[in-house]
Amino acid sequence: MVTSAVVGLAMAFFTAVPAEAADPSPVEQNGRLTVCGRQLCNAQGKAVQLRGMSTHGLQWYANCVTDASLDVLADDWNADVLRISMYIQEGGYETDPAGFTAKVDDIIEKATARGLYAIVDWHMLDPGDPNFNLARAKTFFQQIASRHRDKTNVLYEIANEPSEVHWSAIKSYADQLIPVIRAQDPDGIVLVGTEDWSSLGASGDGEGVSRILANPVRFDNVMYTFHFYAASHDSWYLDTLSDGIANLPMFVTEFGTQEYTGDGPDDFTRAQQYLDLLARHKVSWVNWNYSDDERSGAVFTEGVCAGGRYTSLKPAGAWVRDRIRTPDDF
Ligand code: IDC
Repeated sequence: MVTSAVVGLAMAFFTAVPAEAADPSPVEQNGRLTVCGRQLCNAQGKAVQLRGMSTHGLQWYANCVTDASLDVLADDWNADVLRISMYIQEGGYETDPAGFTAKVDDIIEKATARGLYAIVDWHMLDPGDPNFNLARAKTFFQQIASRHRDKTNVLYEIANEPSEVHWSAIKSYADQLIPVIRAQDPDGIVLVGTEDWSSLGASGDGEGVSRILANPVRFDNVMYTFHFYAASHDSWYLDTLSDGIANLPMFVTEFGTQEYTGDGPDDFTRAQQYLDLLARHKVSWVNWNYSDDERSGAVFTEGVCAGGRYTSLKPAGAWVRDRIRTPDDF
């Protein structure tokens, strides 16, 4: 016979559960994202800004991308998004396609388990023409999109930083790759790199925005990327980004508070100007990088990942953690 005391206990137990449940994760809150107009919007059609971190190259700093480090990113930093930076050259994907694909699969699962959005970053850098790696990109993205097609949190960044190529070459690459992704995952958001190291041409002749407008990528749910390094990139870059935001759906998939080397002194004043602009327009951003390499832009103090303690931060790390933690509507 069940006594009323037992019933009371059982009720206390069940009613206690919701009170103890964690806050909804970014993916629980926002669901599948779409591009509406020039904004990134959640499943309810509301414009949202994602903020988070990029890994360093997976071939170098795997011990900074663990269950424990991602718990810190999700629960302590309150990040919305993890960018999974898979190099192609420099000891990356081209040396072991199956191995790197498996690594990315695993990190997507880890991000998903924590309710984070995951950007799969095809981190092409040198050579700067994305078409150089087109066949590899088709194989990789076909596999990734097919395996994760039922998830709602995966975004595809198809070219980290094109360089020394005209926009028409990047556009042609996008036109060939996007159908491969969309055949598997028809709604996944695709992020397209821009001229001159994803500077919208600011590192070149500055005409990148007008070239995209004259010849845009003609698929839904596409955004363009901009990268900046605050101590190197002055108001010319800031103005170029403003122009991009006024005309195109933009996503800042990489930035640093230091020089373009990812090293050297931080310029937090300039970096804040960029983040203020991005906040005003609800443009999402990702900081480089969630590792403990020796450079000033790696958020952790050198060597901490080996010990599995992810609390010791360099100045840039402390600064960006504060800005990721800021509540969404400010
Ligand atoms: C840097 C890494 C460094 C590596 C170098 C070349 O911090 O360890 O040796 O790349 O692979 C970018 C790139 C990003 C750069 C970063 C800082 O997307 O790969 O990382 N940066 O230089 N664009 C502008 C700056």
